[in-house]
Amino acid sequence: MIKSWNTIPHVTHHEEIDITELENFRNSLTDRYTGEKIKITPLVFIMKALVICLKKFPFFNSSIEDINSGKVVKKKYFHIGIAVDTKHGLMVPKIRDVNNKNIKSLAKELSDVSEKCRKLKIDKKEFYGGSMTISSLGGIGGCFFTPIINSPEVSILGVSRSKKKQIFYKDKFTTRTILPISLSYDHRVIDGAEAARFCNELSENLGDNFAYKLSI
Ligand code: CAO
Repeated sequence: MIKSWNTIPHVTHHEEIDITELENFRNSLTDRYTGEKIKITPLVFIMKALVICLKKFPFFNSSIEDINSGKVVKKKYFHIGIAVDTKHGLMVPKIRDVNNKNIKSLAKELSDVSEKCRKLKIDKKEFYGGSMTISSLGGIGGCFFTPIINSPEVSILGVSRSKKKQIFYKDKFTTRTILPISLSYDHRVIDGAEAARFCNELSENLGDNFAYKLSI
């Protein structure tokens, strides 16, 4: 982390995403047979939405191979690192091939992997070969932060806790659910305009059309 902070020119772009429809959908999920609520956290939807952004903006899914020659390697896989808070310290296992997995299986994998980290049952190889990392403090609190890039990756998405806010929406003030996000990126590889477009894409993927966006 010290090396990353001292050697990578970090810029953090903050954005507020309206996730009202997604939250209504998520909170309505129930088991058809038992009637019990199905627990899937917003993070799983964010992982899927992020992969769509990585496909559209491949430099976010890259690593600098040789800084002197400016050689950058674009990765063809979509392995998302998840920062897991454990009593043994922060661990960042990868959830692999997120593009090929559905919401339900990702939710299960996320829960299994974080439990393995917390019980120190995780294999070292789970920590290597990521596309991009998500650091979610959404279950804890806060509103924007500046996540440090998990080198050799070139960007990291920080997620804070969503809140209901009064905003001006479709010509009137109304209550919507707003998710604060903070995208830190390596300014040697990614320009500010590209980061802003990346966040716009993420907003669209998690916005009112999320069901269509995440299904393709
Ligand atoms: N907004 C509002 N609520 C949120 C939320 C968000 N962005 N993200 C999660 N929540 C809710 C969940 O829905 C869940 O609610 P219920 O208890 O009512 O079901 C609750 O918060 C707890 O979620 P969780 O934190 O257990 O689960 P997760 O899938 O969101 O996160 C994990 C999993 C492993 C990322 C998380 O447990 C964790 O370790 N977070 C800390 C990461 C960290 O320390 N980052 C800082 C690194 S330094 O840069």
